[in-house]
Amino acid sequence: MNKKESFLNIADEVMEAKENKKPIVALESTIISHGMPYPENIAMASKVESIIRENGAIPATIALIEGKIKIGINKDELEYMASSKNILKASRRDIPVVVARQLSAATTVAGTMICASLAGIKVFATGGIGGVHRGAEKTFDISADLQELSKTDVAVVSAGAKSILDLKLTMEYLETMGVPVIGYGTNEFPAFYTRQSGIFVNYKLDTPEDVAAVILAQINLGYKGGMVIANPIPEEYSMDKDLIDRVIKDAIGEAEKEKITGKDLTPFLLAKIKDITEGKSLDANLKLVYNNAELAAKIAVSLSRLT
Ligand code: PSU
Ligand code: MN
Repeated sequence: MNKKESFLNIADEVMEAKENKKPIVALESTIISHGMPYPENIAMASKVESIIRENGAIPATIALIEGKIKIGINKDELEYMASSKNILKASRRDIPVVVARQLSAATTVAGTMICASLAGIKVFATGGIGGVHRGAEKTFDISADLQELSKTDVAVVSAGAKSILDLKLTMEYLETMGVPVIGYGTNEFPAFYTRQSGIFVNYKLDTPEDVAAVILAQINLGYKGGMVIANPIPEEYSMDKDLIDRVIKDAIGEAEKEKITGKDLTPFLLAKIKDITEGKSLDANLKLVYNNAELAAKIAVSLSRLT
């Protein structure tokens, strides 16, 4: 075992999948600990895992527990991640401290990419990625997810990003950092709760096989970095654009009033949006995560056929 591997604690099922080159899909834990309320978060995490299995891949939910990088968590660990009140949120900068101090933390998109890459997992499903916050020209609040996408070789399936962010600047940033952004069945970068954002992507691909071929090209070219596969929320679950725009504006107003900044901002906004929409936004959030899990599993299956 090399030094890096000594930090990893890979679940038996994931280890077996790795040994037999079976498709694996990584999942993050910040969406569980900070993105959704209990107990809906636990139901979501279990359902996402079953969807991935139904589509022929093995799920690996990633979390940091007592200093170990868990690649695949069991029921008790999931319960702990879902119900603990003060669980840390770990992005790139947090992981060395959490590991050395033997702490527990949920991993963000950036954090999960790092851990997935250490475990050799290439495909990761989530809800939405972090991005450039509105007003970032003053606050400098730009999620570390974006830089991670340019350095770590994991493809992230998301429903785009929420318009709590400045989506135009988020796309510019991804371009600067050299991150491929693929629209799955769409030319438009989806805005999480809605399919439209008015911002366009450069590449539209329509099948898991086509996406897998791009991932393989990136690997074979020896590129550092991952990519964003932007998968719009299914039409029947998408929310009314005017409604969600108003809600997001109110939520941002509240955050400013309460002076919420840094890593607390995204979870604060998510909780506010859920409260204001009386759970309707949570319902849409669940549906898009399930949709992403299915696509990620299909991409992982295609990729394992190609390699
Ligand atoms: N967007 C969501 N739900 C989430 C997150 C983002 O719709 O749960 C989480 C993800 O874990 C993402 C993180 O990586 O928030 C970004 O946080 P920050 O903006 O602090 O980097
Ligand atoms: Mn931030």
